[in-house]
Amino acid sequence: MNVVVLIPAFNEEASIQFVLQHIPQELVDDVIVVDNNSTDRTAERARKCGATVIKETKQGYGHACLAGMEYAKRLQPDVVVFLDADFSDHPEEMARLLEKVRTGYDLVIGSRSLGTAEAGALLPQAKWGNRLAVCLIKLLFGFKYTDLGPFRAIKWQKLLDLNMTDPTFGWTVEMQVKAVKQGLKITEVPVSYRARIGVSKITGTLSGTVKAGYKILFTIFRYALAK
Ligand SMILES: Nc1nc2c(ncn2[C@@H]2O[C@H](COP(=O)(O)OP(=O)(O)OP(=O)(O)O)[C@@H](O)[C@H]2O)c(=O)[nH]1
Ligand SMILES: [Mg+2]
Repeated sequence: MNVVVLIPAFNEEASIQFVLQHIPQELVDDVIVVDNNSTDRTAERARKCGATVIKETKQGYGHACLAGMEYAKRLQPDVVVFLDADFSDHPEEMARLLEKVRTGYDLVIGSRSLGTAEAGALLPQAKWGNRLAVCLIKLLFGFKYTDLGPFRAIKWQKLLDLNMTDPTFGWTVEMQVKAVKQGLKITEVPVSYRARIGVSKITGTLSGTVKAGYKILFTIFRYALAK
């Protein structure tokens, strides 16, 4: 399997090197860091660790993921693994996700609620927001996820077929609801989670939490109505 890792990053100079150093090299072919207007040394550090660094100037998590996908088209991977740049996830657990793809799953979500999250790693608003979101997905789409975790693996062709569009923090949930709607073979594996290194941009801030929470709920209802 040709595996490409996509890492959207915005001002993660304190953590990016750890993320890259913990990726199991023997399992992956290319690592792409999408630098989303970082004003710190994220890009430089990522390059130093051997990653391919591309730039996306349109601000937003989804914009960065879409730019990474555009670049990945020339690599023609079999599988794409998404990973955050803040070192909350344990990149060495990637083998668990890829093993499920190898056995036939199209989308594998790394679930932090099935795994062990270090105390304080998932803030209460993130934990409850995720719970609400997965309950709504079960209710409206009939599939029981346990998390919207960012660490995930998906077959490349299936990802293209999802026709992803969300420019910001609706990205993860858009992928999950579209995967259910399109009948993808989906599973979850437990992953570990630790408190991030560096400055929080989403659930650690009030405005980030409100914006992301709104966007996630809006996305769920939008695709439910579009049935
Ligand atoms: N490309 C891009 N990535 C972003 C942006 N904002 C945040 N991120 C990335 O999205 C990931 C999640 O953001 P975090 O700040 O860790 O938010 P969180 O995980 O909800 O909260 P923490 O508990 O603080 O980790 C990180 O890898 C960030 O670098 C953005 O505007 N563009
Ligand atoms: Mg984080």
